[in-house]
Amino acid sequence: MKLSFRWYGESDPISLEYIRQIPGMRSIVSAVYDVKPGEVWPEESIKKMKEAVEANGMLFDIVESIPVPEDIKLGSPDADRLTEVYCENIRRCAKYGIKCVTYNFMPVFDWTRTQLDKAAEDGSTSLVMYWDQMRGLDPLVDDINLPGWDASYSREEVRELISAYGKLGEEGLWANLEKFLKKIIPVAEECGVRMAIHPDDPPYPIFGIPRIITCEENLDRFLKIVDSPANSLCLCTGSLGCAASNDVVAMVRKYAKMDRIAFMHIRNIKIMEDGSFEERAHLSSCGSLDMAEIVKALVECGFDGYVRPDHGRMIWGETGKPGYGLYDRALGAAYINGLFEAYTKALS
Ligand code: DNO
Repeated sequence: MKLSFRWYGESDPISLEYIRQIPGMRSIVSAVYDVKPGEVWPEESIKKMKEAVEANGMLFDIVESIPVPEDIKLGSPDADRLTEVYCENIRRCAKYGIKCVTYNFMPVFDWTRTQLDKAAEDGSTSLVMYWDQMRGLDPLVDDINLPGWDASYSREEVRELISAYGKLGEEGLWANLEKFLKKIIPVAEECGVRMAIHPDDPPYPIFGIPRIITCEENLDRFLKIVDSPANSLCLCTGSLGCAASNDVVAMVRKYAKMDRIAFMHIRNIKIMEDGSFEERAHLSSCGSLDMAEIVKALVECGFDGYVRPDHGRMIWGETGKPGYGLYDRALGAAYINGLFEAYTKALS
C-alpha cells in the first residue's frame, strides 16, 4: 500500500516538514485550491505543489479532489463544456505525475455533519451527525447552515439546487453520472490515471437530495458503467460504514479482489441506535468498524493502492480544520502501518 496524508496546500496550518516525519509517509494528497470548480487548473500551481512536496522527500502523485461542478451533476446546458474542462484537468495532473484522482458525485454538499467539535469523555472532539439535530429541518423553508456545507452558496441558491435535484431524482443523477464517466474515463485511461469516486457521506438521502454512491448494489452498478481499472473506487470506510446495512469488510474484500479500489480512506465511526454517528479514533474498539479485518482483506487481496488515515479527532489541545489536524491522523497512520505490517508478515 502507498501511505498518504491529505494536505490543504500552503494555507494548511500543518507543514510538509511535519507530515514527512510520520513513519512510512509516501505521498501527499492535495489539490489546486486557487481556482473555482469548473475552471482549468493552472499548470504553474500543480508544478509548485509538486516541487514543494518533493522538496520534503514525498511524492505528489494523488489528487483529492477535482470537484465536479453542479452543472455536470444536474446535466445543465453547460455540462459538456465543463466536462471538457474536467478532462483537461485530468490531463494536466497526469503531466505532472498524478496517478490517481479522487472526486465525488454528491449533489450540493460533500459530507454532512451536525456538529464539528463534539466533546467526548476523554476531552477529545470530533465530527458527529445526530438525527435529533437534523430532524425537523426543511431546507426549502428553514435557513439551514449545517457545519461542513459549502458556505459559498447563498441560502436561495441552496434552496434552488435542492429543488432541482429533487426533480432530477436518482435515475436522473445516474444518467448524468454515466454521461460524465463515458467522457472522462477514456481520457484517464489514455493518461494512466485511475479515477476514484468517493462514496456519499453519509450514504443515504438527506432532505430528499438523491444520493447514489451508497451501497454494494450501487457500487456494482457504478463499476459496470465503464468496466475499467481507470473507473475505480475511493473506498471510504467511515462513509460507507455509517449505514449499518453496509458490510464494509465484505465490500473491501470484494472490490479489492476485483482490483477496483484505487484509494482507501481509513477511519472509524460509531453508529448509534437511532442511526446517528460519531467519528471516533481509528482503533477498532473505539467504533463500529473492524479495522483489522479491513486491512486483512486488503492484504489478502494484494491491494497496492493508496491509503490515507481519514478524519482525525482534535486531541492534545490542537486546533485547526475539523477532521484534519495532525496528531490524531498521525496516530491513525501509525495504526494503519502496524496493521499492514502485521498482516503482510503473517501472510508471507
Ligand atoms: C472528507 C473527504 C471528502 C472527499 C471528497 C472527495 O473529509 O473525505 O471531502 O475529499 O468527497 O471528492
